[in-house]
Amino acid sequence: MITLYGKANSRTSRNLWALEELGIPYKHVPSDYLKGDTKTPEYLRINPAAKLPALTDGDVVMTESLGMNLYIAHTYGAGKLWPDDKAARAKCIQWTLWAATELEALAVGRLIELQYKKEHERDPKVIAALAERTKAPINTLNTALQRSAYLAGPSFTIADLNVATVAEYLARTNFDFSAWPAVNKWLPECLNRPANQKVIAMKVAA
Ligand SMILES: N[C@@H](CCC(=O)N[C@@H](CS)C(=O)NCC(=O)O)C(=O)O
Repeated sequence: MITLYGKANSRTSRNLWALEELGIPYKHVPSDYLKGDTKTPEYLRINPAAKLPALTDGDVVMTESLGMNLYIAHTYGAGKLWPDDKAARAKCIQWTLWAATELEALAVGRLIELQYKKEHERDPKVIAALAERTKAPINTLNTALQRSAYLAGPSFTIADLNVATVAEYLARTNFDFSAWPAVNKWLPECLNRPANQKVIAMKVAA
């Protein structure tokens, strides 16, 4: 059984979302870096980088939230989050790496500016530059979603979950998606899924 380490109010939420989509049993240890939980010798054996999230599953020990979701989908989500079709599986890998390398730094940068910094600490030039640079990846995403209802084909897969969980940082900070109608339709559809709503409730309760 998977043990997932990390509080819901962190990147762990994306792994909780994947596990809830699949409805498989798992143990959640809501470790919190702000409380020093990632600096204990036990946790450092799991993740020497002292970051959340991490998972163990028998002799599997894994970090990197988006990669962990590929593992969860591949191992437990056949025909659901992990498609049967080879071309669709390729898209799951492609879009996961795309989320990690093309979108996450921009989205996290915006989140830091607009959610974590106090108003007087914010730099409008940084915010405008990030928004400008975010247009290219959102264009790419929109083009893909004009061709196909979901990123790896006609149904929701780990590709959508992994990209949506990063794009959510943009939605949370009121990024204006109106110029990209396919993204504007797809993103709330993904985020409103019952499994993600359950995770949002966990965040509120934490
Ligand atoms: N690329 C890593 C990033 C992990 C990460 O930065 N996690 C944050 C929480 S969302 C953390 O543990 N921060 C504590 C710290 O940096 O000390 C992943 O996706 O898992």
